[in-house]
This record gives sequence, structure tokens and C-alpha cells, in this order.
Amino acid sequence: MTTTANGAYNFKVVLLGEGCVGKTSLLLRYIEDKFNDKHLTTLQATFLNKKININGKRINLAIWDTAGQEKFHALGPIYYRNSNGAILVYDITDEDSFVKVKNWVKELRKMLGTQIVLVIAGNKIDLEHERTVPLEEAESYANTVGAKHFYTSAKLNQGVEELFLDLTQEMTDRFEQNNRSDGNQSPRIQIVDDEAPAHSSCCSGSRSN
Ligand code: G3D
Ligand code: MG
Repeated sequence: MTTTANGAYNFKVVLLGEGCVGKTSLLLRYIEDKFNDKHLTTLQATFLNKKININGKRINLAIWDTAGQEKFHALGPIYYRNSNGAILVYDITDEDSFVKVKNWVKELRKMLGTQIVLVIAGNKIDLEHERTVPLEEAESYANTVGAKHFYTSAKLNQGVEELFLDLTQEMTDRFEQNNRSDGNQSPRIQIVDDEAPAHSSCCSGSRSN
């Protein structure tokens, strides 16, 4: 995280979760307000930028999506290093994807400690009738690990804006608290490139983590 010359905050956010849970769809819904855009789904990975304004503060989010490496168990620390926030996505109709979220929480806490802000997203709530991950279990789990829990549908555009807004607010609060409590600590530097392309992946194959 660093502040730019014009005083804006730059935060890095990573999307994590099993393949096919809807990570790319959530990102495209948030940034482009689109769902199942076949043109965008053919692009290759990196990140998308979003500029937002909260209470007069300008914030640049660099939101990283995977190139589908999660399907080959190939997402490592290089992907999530220097992240200020992580969105851990599972599919409410897929219990294995919730287990995968728990594994990611363990890994992130171990590698990055409590500095990273975590939010958990139970996606595909338009498929509520197919739910297999119990509501109370997901919410109480999130509580125990200090993460907020949101329900989302990238398809119907439910909960998406709220999730990103809450995460951004929390990252901003966290950054300002840290600055107050340790004014001498130099901020983590992170380069934001406005020209980076978008990405998404195809999910017609087998699921994996
Ligand atoms: P990923 O990036 O986590 O791998 P994707 O997941 O965003 O590529 O989405 C995987 C599949 O789930 C896609 O379907 C996508 O349309 C679908 N999906 C994503 N979000 C939702 C949602 O909120 N509700 C429903 N019903 N489906 C969703 P395909 O068929 O293209 O593989
Ligand atoms: Mg994807």
C-alpha cells in the first residue's frame, strides 16, 4: 500500500477460491456490470483497477484475478504477496469450495498475519434451492477468523457492490489506524498500472482447487 502524489490510497486486493465458484464473474460484475461476457472471458489474467471515493478519500483498487491457476493447484505466495485485502469466494452449492476457503484463510493468516483484511463471499445465492453449505456454519466460521461474510450473486448483481465497499472501507480504516499507531513505519510500496488487461477463465472442465 502506498499513497500517490495526489493523496489517493492504493490497495491491492486478491480474489481467491476454487475454480468455477465465480471469482471472475464477481469482478466483471463489479467493474463492468456484466455477467457471462464471452469476450472478456477469453482474456488473460492480471488485474483490474477501480477508483472509488469514500468520505472524500480517493482510493484505487487493483483487484487481482487468477488466470485459472487454481485449477492446477498452482497459486502461490507470488499471487497474494503485498495484498491489503482478500476476497475468499465459495459457491453455496459446493461444500468442497467452502473447505477450500478455510484452507486459504489458514495460509493467508500464516503468511501475512492479521494485516490483511479478509472477506468471505458465498456466491451463487440465486441457486439458494441447491445450497449445501449451511448458512449458520459459514457465518460463524467467518466470525471465528475475523472475516466478514457476504452473500453474493454475480448473476443477479446481489451483494457485490456491498462486498467491495465494505472491504475498501475496512482496508482504509486499517491503514489509517496503523499510520496513527506507528507513524515511523514506511508503507509497503505497490505499483499500480492502469493499463493492465482484464481476464477470466472458462469453467467447462473439471473442478479443482
Ligand atoms: P471462477 O473465476 O471462480 O473460475 P467464473 O468462476 O466466474 O468463471 O464462473 C464459473 C461459472 O459459474 C460460470 O458458468 C459462471 O457463469 C457461473 N457463475 C458465476 N457467478 C454466478 C452466480 O452468481 N450465479 C450463478 N448461477 N452462476 C454463476 P459457466 O457455465 O460459464 O462455466
Ligand atoms: Mg476465473
